[in-house]
Amino acid sequence: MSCGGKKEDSTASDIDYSTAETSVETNEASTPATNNHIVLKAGDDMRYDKTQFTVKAGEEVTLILMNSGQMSKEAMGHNFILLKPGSDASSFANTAVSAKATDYIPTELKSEIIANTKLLGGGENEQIKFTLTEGSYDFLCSFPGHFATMNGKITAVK
Ligand SMILES: [Cu+2]
Repeated sequence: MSCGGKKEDSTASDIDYSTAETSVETNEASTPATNNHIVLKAGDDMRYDKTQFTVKAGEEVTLILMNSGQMSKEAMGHNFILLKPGSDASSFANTAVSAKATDYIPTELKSEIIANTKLLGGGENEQIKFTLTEGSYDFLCSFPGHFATMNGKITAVK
């Protein structure tokens, strides 16, 4: 019986129990990182600073849109409009062009909107909240001419 000549005294006392409870949800290795606190900037370059987000489904999302530009709402206004799945963002934008009276949010398409900010001029910002079920959602700025460079996607995962 000469096996295991050395016995090390480092068993149970070395386990760090403080990390044990977080290991429950690590069994799905490919789950993308989610963040339900979104800060989105839009400037005079007619772009959002980010266009892809992954959020946790079923939990409230807080989104702040900041117009970080200098120009007025009339010249370079930006908004954030989140559409229901199945809505066509491009055709929404086309219809919005003629909705100047309602800050480019067409009344007849309101049923396609999950959440939106108002139209913001340079230096303005607005926070909105919404909760999504699992799926993929398009968003856009509906100011005339902006859709081509100002659109993106939010993916909600479990
Ligand atoms: Cu815009």
